[in-house]
Amino acid sequence: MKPQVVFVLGGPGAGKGTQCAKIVENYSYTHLSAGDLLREERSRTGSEFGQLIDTYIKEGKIVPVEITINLLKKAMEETMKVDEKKFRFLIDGFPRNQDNLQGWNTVMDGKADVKFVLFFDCSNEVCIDRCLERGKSSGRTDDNRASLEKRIQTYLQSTRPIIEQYEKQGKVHKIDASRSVDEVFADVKNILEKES
Ligand code: UP5
Ligand code: MG
Repeated sequence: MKPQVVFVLGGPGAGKGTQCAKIVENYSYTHLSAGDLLREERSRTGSEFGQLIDTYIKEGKIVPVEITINLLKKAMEETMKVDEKKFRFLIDGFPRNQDNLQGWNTVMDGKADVKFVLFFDCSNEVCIDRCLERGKSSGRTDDNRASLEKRIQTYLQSTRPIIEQYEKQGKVHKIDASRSVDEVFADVKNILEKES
């Protein structure tokens, strides 16, 4: 069985990770956050990319796809090796730019199906407020105002055009992510029920 993929996109702090966790509780999906995989790789002893990832994350810049795609591909392969029935994936926070998309298309061509995109839409102000609030305890090096401004710029300049490309293909489900976690999830559920 080929991996069946849902891309989960939206601004920093839009609630991608929160909603993915709720999806996993209720449906048979495996959640892969590209950001989490990069943070793990950054702290892995012996990683040759630790310093690079560290700098890119603090600067809100998008890590070269060769690194990210390998982490995602490996995570998908390992999941399916353990349990071949786990072929449904939520890929959270990827693809974020044209380089990511090209890398995905090159490496995963014919190896996975992108079913649709969940787009958590949220104003920049709400995104920033949520991340700053989280920053009080998250320990994330990019939950500060300087990094957040860069993350928002990168999102607007590089990621929104990717979402627009998928919109043109009729693949995007846009969700108003500024509401409460439960209200947002009610919409997510409706979409997943219709798509399955
Ligand atoms: N919260 C969530 N939902 C809420 C709601 N409905 N109402 C009120 N509060 C809500 O949520 C953020 C915070 O808001 C939490 O405190 C939560 O409780 C609260 P979360 O679910 O974590 O939001 P999420 O969208 O996942 O935010 P995150 O900060 O993870 O988004 P980013 O996209 O910025 O971060 P990510 O980890 O994906 O990427 C980080 C960096 O890694 C990037 O900037 C980039 O440098 C690098 N990266 C790459 O280079 N390539 C990649 O492919 C991926 C990442
Ligand atoms: Mg996240």
